[in-house]
Formats: sequence, structure tokens, C-alpha cells
Amino acid sequence: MRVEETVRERRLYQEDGFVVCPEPLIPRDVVERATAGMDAVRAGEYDTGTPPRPSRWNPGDDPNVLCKIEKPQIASRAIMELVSHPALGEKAAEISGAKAVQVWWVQLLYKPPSLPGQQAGTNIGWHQDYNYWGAWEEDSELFTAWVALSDVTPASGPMNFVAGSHRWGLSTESDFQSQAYDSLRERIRNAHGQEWREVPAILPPGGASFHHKLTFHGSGPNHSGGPRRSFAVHMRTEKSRPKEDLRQGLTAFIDDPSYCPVIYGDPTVFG
Ligand SMILES: O=C(O)CCC(=O)C(=O)O
Repeated sequence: MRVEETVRERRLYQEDGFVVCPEPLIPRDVVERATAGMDAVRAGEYDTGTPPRPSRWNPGDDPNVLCKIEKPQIASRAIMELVSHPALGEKAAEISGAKAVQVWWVQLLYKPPSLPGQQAGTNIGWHQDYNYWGAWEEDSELFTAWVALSDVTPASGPMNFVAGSHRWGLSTESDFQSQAYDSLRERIRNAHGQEWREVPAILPPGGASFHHKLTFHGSGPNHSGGPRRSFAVHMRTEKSRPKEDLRQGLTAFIDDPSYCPVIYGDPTVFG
């Protein structure tokens, strides 16, 4: 049964460019500690003594817009515990077929609730992640585990994936910051002229989805009444290389396991 499930998830990931795992992967106590860690980092409290990397949202900023904080795992022990949990590494390896998996970047994502009709500033515009990841060679095997800390329902502005879009090639139409959710969708749809099938990532706390670096995705407003909490855990396998083997920008910390833990397999494969 377990083997059949792995085969099914790997096939789904290959065919659709994403897979949503409906059962919690991360134990409840780890999720609870990371939730407290998220609140602490949002408040500017860092139990490691190290602040996160420079971010668009900083403590004290508007609590009603999308909060995105870069590399929160270096600021919070509980967040590091969650993003390096072995169950996440094992699932990532099962889905990708990787020998080894490293977490090379993490984004804390806190989408506050808003009222219907309100111009909330909490949308995440349709995009392909690789558009923002030019530090990596194009053929690098890179993907994202999106780990839910809260119950992600259709009302809470779940991430939506466009099935099969990882086969469309790299588009110039990505815009993470765009609040024009529907018109950007139309622009991308017209530019590619392919079937557009959206699938929401509905997840329990501790559940995760996995998506390919070229899969289009985005999310709308949160009308659930409570915050939508998650981490986007960006991963790579042994089949990845920084451009010109440089360590700068997004690849600056990949040789430091206290920033970028190897969560599955033999760390020496990353050189
Ligand atoms: O949280 C979302 O809705 C989108 C996050 C995202 O863009 C990602 O995980 O790559």
C-alpha cells in the first residue's frame, strides 16, 4: 500500500507538476512550536540571536497585508526544527526520486484574514518560482514543499496550482506581487493557449504540498476569519548547481548546514 502510494504521488508530481498530500506529515507538537516561533519572528524576537534575511515585511509593518519573511529558520529554533523534519525530507525524496535533499531557502508566509470586497493586499500573483531563481542553473532540480501550520480550507485563500503548467517552459508573465489576480490569470492563459486546470492545496495543519519550479501557482484573499499560516520550503536535489558555481544571493548560504540543512541522504553529494 505504502509503495503504491509513493508510486501514485511520484506519477502525479511528474504529470501535473505538483502533489498535495492530504495527511499531516509533521507532528502536531512540532507544528505548535513552529506556530509560536512564527509569532515570535513576526514580533522581532529571535531565540537564535540571528535575524532573518532582509525581507519585504518587517516587525511593526501593517499586520493586514501579506507577511513574507526570508529564511526565518535562522531566527527561530522551532522553525528550523519544522523545516528540517525527517518526514519532510523522506516525502520530498519519495516524490522526486532524489538521493539527497537540501533546504536552500525558506519563506514564512502569513496571510491575514480580510473581509469580502476589501482590497486586502494579501494575494499572491500567478508565477513560476524559477522566474525568481536565476542564481541556479536552468536544469537544476528545484522544488518547493509548502507546509501548512493552520487549517487551509477553500475559504482561507489556498495556493492554487495549474496542472501541467510545468511543461509550458519558462514564461515571462510571472508576477508574485500582483494583486490583479484574475486579469493576470487571463494574461498568462492567453499567452500560453493551453488547458487551464486549477487545483487548490487544501491541507490540515502539518500537511504539505510539493510543486515543481515551473508550475504556475497563486492565491487569493483569505476569508476564513483566521490567519493562513505556512512556510514555503525551497528544496534542491543532488541534480542542481548554482550558476558558475557562485555563492551569492539565493545561493550564498548553501554550504552552511546551520542555514541550509540537508534533510535527506548523504550531505557530501552537495560537495
Ligand atoms: O502561499 C502562497 O499562496 C504561494 C506561495 C508560493 O508562491 C510558493 O510556495 O512558491
